[in-house]
Amino acid sequence: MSGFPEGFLWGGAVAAHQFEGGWDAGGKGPNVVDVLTAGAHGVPRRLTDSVEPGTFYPNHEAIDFYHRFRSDIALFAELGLRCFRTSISWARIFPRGDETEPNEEGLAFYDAVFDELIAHGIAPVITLSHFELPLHLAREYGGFRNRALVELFARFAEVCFRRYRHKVRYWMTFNEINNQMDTDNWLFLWTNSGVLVGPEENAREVMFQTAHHELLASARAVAIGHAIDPDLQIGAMVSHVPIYPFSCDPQDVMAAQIAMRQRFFFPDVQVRGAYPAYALKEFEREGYRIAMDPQDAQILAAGTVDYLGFSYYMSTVVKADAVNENTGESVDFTLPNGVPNPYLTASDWGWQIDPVGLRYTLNTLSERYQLPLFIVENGFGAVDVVADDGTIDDAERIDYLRAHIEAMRDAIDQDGVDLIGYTPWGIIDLVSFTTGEMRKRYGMIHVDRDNEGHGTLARTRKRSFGWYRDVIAANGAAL
Ligand code: BGP
Repeated sequence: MSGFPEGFLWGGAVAAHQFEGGWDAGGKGPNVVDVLTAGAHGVPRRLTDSVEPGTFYPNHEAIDFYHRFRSDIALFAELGLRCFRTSISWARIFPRGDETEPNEEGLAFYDAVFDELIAHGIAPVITLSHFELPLHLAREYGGFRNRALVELFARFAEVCFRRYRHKVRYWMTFNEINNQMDTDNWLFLWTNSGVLVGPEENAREVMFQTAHHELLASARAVAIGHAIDPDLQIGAMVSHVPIYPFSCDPQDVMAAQIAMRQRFFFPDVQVRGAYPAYALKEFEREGYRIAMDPQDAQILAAGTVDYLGFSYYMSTVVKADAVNENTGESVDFTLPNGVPNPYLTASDWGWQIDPVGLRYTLNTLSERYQLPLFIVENGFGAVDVVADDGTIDDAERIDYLRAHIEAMRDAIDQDGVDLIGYTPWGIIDLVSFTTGEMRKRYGMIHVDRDNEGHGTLARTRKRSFGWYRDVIAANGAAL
């Protein structure tokens, strides 16, 4: 028995800014990610003030889906995808973010993309904000630290729900909304929220104020979507990285439980509609002043999500003596700086490969939230080798995906988890978010493009393409 229910949503995932290109086409304004430079191996992306001539911005052209969407969607159809997860670039619809009227050309672009997908039997699954805040809202408003953005996001969401409600059933509000909990990592706070923290500020306090506004914005969007059409399924989207205790020393176990709050804080609010006690205690203990209006509790309660989407790439490990004594939080639990797990191997980027951790995650989230789950990102970032005859044998990627699909099957079959779909990340090669490189690839479709922006942009099927096509055709029974 395959375990996968009829109608299981086998798909693929991307994000607008990492693959569309056309960064200023059709009236689009700049997004926050459009002012991030390219990375090189070991060299992090850099934030620029604006677009500096002569600086290479890989998101600007990306893989040019903007001009090639029809032929790319034909390839997705050949792969047999039942759904396709992408995002709507906010600045295509509201170029500055604060206009009263949307940009019709931007709306028409997504109509054309969704129509093309639907014509091929592929259901669009849409994230409203995948690191694509209009730059103007970051510069002029200070991003989501400013409460004004709650209503600006709600307006954007409403325009999208009204326009596309007959074409899109599955929605998510913010991509990996919880990744900005790691306040040492400016990249996530900037791209999720358009926020930079000044040296005199308490980063965690700023993060929680920002988070409060994003949680309100998410809840407002859910309530608006449901009022427009109660059939819309509007989910949260979080990054889930299980954090294991380094040992069975109860101190390590406690440290891991506390560290997991980094993962759970946002979905705790988005699913339950109220702040968890541990967060309120932290505000009190640390003396954070988080501005909240009296009606906010009601807004949060009225906008709980229908399902939980999440990304899963790896697990990590925490040790009690690596915990910050002031906040009780894990100092740094993400790899490559976390504690290595001796039972696991890692990708070239230090992401520890842990398929059992996916079954563990599915159970954890299912028990905690009792909602349908949707794995909307999972995959293996690697350097691909193109053979002389042009073929790409990405056996490691197939092994990674197979093991994770087996874990999903076990979670459904053995544990009774309600899993509705699976969209592996970067189904077509695209710009890596954290590194800004093309070198780190996830795709089953190769794109001829390098870190410097050279290449023909030609598309080639990798070995994983045929393998995944057969998996979908057999509804997961043949791996
Ligand atoms: C997640 C993001 C994606 C994607 C993925 C892989 O954090 O939601 O946008 O990029 O990670 O990360 P990377 O591209 O850095 O390998």
